[in-house]
Amino acid sequence: MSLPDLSLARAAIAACRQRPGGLCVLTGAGMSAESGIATFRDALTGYWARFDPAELASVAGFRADPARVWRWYAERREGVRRAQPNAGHRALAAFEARHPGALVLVTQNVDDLHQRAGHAAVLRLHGDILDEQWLGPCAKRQAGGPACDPAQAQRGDPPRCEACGNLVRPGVVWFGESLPIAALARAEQAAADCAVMLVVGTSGAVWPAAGLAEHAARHGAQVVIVNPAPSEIDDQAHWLLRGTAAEVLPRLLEAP
Ligand code: BV8
Repeated sequence: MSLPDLSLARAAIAACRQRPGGLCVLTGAGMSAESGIATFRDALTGYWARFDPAELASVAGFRADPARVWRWYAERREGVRRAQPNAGHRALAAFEARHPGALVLVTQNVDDLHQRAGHAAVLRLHGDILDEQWLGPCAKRQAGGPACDPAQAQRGDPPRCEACGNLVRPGVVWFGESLPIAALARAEQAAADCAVMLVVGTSGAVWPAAGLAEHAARHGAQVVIVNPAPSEIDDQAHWLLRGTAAEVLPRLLEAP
């Protein structure tokens, strides 16, 4: 990573400190890699190596074999519960604490490490792996009664509603499912309004999240990418910092 790029990116970010929404940050799985959470591509190791992520992370994949998909998520959840925010998460939270309102944080990650590092507001584009929802509409609710609570479901792989047999699914956005409308709209607005778009630890392979860097650049923002390896959106970068989140972010965001 060339030091000139780091210092130029640092200066551009420092210029955002007093500007509301001046810095928009988009994070991907690489942000949590140094916390011991495998990146999405790397999550398919060992037994899971034989599966295509979109197959496991889809309604069709879940309906085809609910127990298998539930087990995959159960393993990943354990990994998230065991993990701790790394120096990269902490540097972002410290920047936000020093400059309230200057940073808008958008994540593709389904873990809660940004929140545990101290961020009050995080725009989560792909949901929350620790959340539980019903797969289908609740029959009781449709009959005009109160909806059944997924937390009360009969335990199993996956848990199931005793009243209407509905399956419990993880509260994540699966491939082919639309992103949460409000979070996506606010992320697009934040990308359009920011002076600097800082993209950390994403391959830029999954849409529509991957389009946010270009959206920001088209609205005049300077794009900074932190990634130890090439990504599909490197062409959007004004500064490409080839390093890891925990190594680069503390140096990029530390108080001048
Ligand atoms: C939708 C939740 C439509 C589940 C996830 C346009 C073009 C092409 C395809 C599409 C398109 N539009 C839509 C699609 C289809 C699809 C898509 O993008 N397919 C891709 C694969 C081609 N998109 C969808 O299906 C989306 N929905 O479009 O719906 C619609 C619209 C209206 C109405 C109905 C439907 C939904 C996408 C969300 C899917 N859910 N997660 C779960 O987690 O189980 S996405 C999942 O994969 C993760 O959340 C993450 O976002 C993504 C993986 O990407 P990354 O985070 O970038 O991780 P990856 O492993 O790929 O890379 C890690 C990077 O980190 C690497 O670059 C590596 O070098 C770097 N790194 C490693 N270590 C470090 C590091 N960086 C820094 N520090 C380190 N230490």
